[in-house]
Amino acid sequence: MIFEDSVSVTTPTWRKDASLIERMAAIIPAHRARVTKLVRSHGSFVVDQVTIDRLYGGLRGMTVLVSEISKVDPQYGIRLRGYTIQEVLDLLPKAPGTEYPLAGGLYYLLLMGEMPTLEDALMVENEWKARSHVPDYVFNVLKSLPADTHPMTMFSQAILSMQHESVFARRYNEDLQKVDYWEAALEDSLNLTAKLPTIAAFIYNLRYRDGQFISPDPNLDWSANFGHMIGKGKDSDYLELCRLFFVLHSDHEGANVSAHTAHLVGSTLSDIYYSCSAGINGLAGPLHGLANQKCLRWLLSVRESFESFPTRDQLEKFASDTLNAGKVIPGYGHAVLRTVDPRFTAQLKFADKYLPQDELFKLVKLVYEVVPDVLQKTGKVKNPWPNVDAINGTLQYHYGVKEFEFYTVLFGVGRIMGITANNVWARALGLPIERPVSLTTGNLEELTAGISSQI
Ligand code: NMX
Ligand code: MLT
Repeated sequence: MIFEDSVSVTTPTWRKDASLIERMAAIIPAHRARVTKLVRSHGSFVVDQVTIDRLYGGLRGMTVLVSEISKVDPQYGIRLRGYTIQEVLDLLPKAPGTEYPLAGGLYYLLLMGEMPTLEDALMVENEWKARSHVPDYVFNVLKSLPADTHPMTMFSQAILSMQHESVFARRYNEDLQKVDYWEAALEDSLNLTAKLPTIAAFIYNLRYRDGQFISPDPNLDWSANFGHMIGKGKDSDYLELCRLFFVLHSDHEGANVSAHTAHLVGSTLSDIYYSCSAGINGLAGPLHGLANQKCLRWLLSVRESFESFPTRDQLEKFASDTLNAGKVIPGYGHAVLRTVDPRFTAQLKFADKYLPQDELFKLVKLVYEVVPDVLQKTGKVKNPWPNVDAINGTLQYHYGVKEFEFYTVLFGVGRIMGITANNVWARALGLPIERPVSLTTGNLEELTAGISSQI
């Protein structure tokens, strides 16, 4: 494996005022030692099996990666560094007078693996403030695109255009040693994540607010600043939603399409900008992050199809018609989860408190009552329950962010926290280029020739 000399384990210590880089430098040797020991002692242990079903079935359910920062339990949902969604929301530090966590605290948790104090969370928030300036050329790239470019294309292009800033790429071309890769990756990660609210707000303002731009408010946290920069700074409930939204969308273990794509690209030692832009391209698919815009469109089409609020029977027929037309019901189903997504539940709780009378939210609730049965009756959907996308658009819509093509950008802003934290740890562990092998159908026919058929 990776770092042959990673054998000493000492309890990490750091000064109270130590920077994030110094704190990570203190914990990485012990983690390297753990991994080295595991691989040396149990390297040939069989974790999973490759079957022909799985090769043709999108490797569904197959364990193929390691992520240090989160794991999806099919029955309980995501655990971020071992904490459930509810625990993350309860335990992460909040800015005084606010209800939902500081994203800086979440980023600290993902990177460091320990629940931050308010001071720790503010340390990340302050790092972000210091690094938040977005170079003008990024805005010029965005302005030069056709006016109706999809916001996800704009987001991906904006990230890619900043590759020019990569500390990792520059230092790699100088004298960067493998043992120090993570440090340059962390610099890039902090630089990129710091700029995301401004970039997302710029895209929103350019596309939907006649290009009116608002500078960040130095007194606001990273998440709330997005709300402020799209003109919603006075709506404290919307600022709470921003805090909830970015935390919930940050990570969903390493093998979802956006995280895995970014990991694969990063394994070639392409820097954070290349990796994140690639991950965002994966998130832009309708079966992944774009489902939030599709879901809102579907809910609105339900509403438009009936003169008044639909009955259960009407909704059941509408959902069946969607399936009979060969379409999926967006926001429902999951490749790993076999229960209601706790990220859905957390947003449902938010809506119950902040917008209980909203008509679209009432429809979300009725869909939740009706659609799982409809999906179950197909006999083929493995998880009939709602995922994160079944409600996130409805919340944005309530607060006047009605341009649903934009919603996946918000998903992406959150997701890049998880992607970059994974990238830093992948470089810290010296993980190699990802390069499995592929077979042809002919190869598989040869392998199975002479074996009696299962049919
Ligand atoms: N509506 C209709 N059919 C569905 C749905 C759904 N919501 N979910 C699964 N199926 C179908 C699926 O298309 C497949 O059909 P076929 O055999 O004809 O190809 C069958 O049920 C078995 O699929 P599963 O094994 O249950 O699901 P899979 O792991 O292949 O796919 C999703 C997972 C998430 C891609 C799928 O459930 C889906 O397309 N859901 C709707 C889109 C969505 O909400 N995506 C967001 C996922 C979360 N995110 O944020 O990324
Ligand atoms: C995600 O958050 O990435 C989605 O729920 C999709 C997944 O986990 O595959």
